[in-house]
Amino acid sequence: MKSLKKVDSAIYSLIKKEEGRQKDVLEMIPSENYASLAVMEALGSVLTNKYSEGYAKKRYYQGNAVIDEVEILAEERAKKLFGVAHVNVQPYSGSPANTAVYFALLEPFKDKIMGLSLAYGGHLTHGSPVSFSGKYFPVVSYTLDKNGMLDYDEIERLALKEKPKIIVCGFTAYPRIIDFKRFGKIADKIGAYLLADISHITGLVVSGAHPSPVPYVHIIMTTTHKTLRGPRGAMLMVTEKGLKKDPELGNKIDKAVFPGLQGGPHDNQTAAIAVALREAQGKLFKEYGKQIIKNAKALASALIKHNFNLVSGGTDNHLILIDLTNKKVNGAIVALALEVAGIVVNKNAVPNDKMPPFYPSGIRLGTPAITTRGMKEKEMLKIAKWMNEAISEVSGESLPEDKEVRKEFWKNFKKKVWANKKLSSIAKEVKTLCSKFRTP
Ligand code: DSN
Repeated sequence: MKSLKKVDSAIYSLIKKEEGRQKDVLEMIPSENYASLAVMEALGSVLTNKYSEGYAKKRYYQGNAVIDEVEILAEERAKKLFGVAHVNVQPYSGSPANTAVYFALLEPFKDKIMGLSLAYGGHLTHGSPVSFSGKYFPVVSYTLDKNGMLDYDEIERLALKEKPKIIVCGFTAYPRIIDFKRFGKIADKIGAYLLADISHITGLVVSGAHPSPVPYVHIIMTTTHKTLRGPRGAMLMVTEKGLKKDPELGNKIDKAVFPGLQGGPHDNQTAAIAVALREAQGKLFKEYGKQIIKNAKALASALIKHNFNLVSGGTDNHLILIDLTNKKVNGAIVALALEVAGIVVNKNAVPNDKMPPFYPSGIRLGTPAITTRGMKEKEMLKIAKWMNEAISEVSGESLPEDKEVRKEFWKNFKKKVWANKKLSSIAKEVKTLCSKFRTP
């Protein structure tokens, strides 16, 4: 980054600082990962200079012969890797991609969306009242059973009663295998479109570590920067089943992305997606997907031994959701303590959470990024031990209920936690471990 250093030393220094942070800590937010240098080179290339509104061979701007090739390559790679009939690689990210699906298929204020409630692990765009999806469309939300699992009979009952036009399956905080076949049967019974948002698990799907939704759903949306390890971005895919239900489905989705919702695609992002798709074709990536799950399972078992209460009792995928109620400490407090100890997770609501989303009762963590660095089961045992030690430092700390008192408490508490000696000594051990595992 020689030029950047010369032109803008402030941004250069901040990037270097962030690079150092990413190297020295355990990045365990389950939606994060380390993109390869090849992906980042494509992302930082001259393709950022081009405008190419439209689609390959049908552009509104001249000079797009190369961009057409890039976009076609990305589409073809995705078609082959996922086994789908139609691909759109232009959505800027996951939320605009889901928006495009709704705009393509639903009439606002009339047609219903059915998705998992945000409070139970669904995404904002799956019908949350604070997002456009819940503001512009009627919504029916399903939840989880008392064990934190999807209750397919209940989902079917709700679908038959409410007759949504689209059902969304695929989640942001669900640690178990999704039965796409069962979702497919439910959607078919009421003639609904079935959208699988596999953003979190794409890398697991293409590596064969999680069953694929392709035979059972009509549309697939995935972001490209999570387990797929590409740049930030998204893809929309239509399956053979989708085209059978609606031969115009691909066209409808393309039109909703452009010109419906977006202008020019980010061609540098498209190229970087193509690179990630190429990287995901190989044997190494298959091993990567399987190791993510082995690591998550090893970490889950070790945490259970330390008396952590895991929602659903464990994990089948890359993520773990911990209900901290038995540890008598709030998720926000724990997420901060872990950050000070060099373990970066996010605070997260747990099923039936009595606390507000900013101070939820749980944390969410995952293994995609640390698996990219080459960590294995042995390291997971160390991480569980450090987590237990770090959380013991803050357990019993209670959040004041009064909002104003809480603000004041939080300010002082932050200072106290950053000065905690035990937490900084864990951070040092974490850093030593991290120094043995390369980041791209
Ligand atoms: N924000 C993402 C996550 O962290 O799961 C979902 O888009």
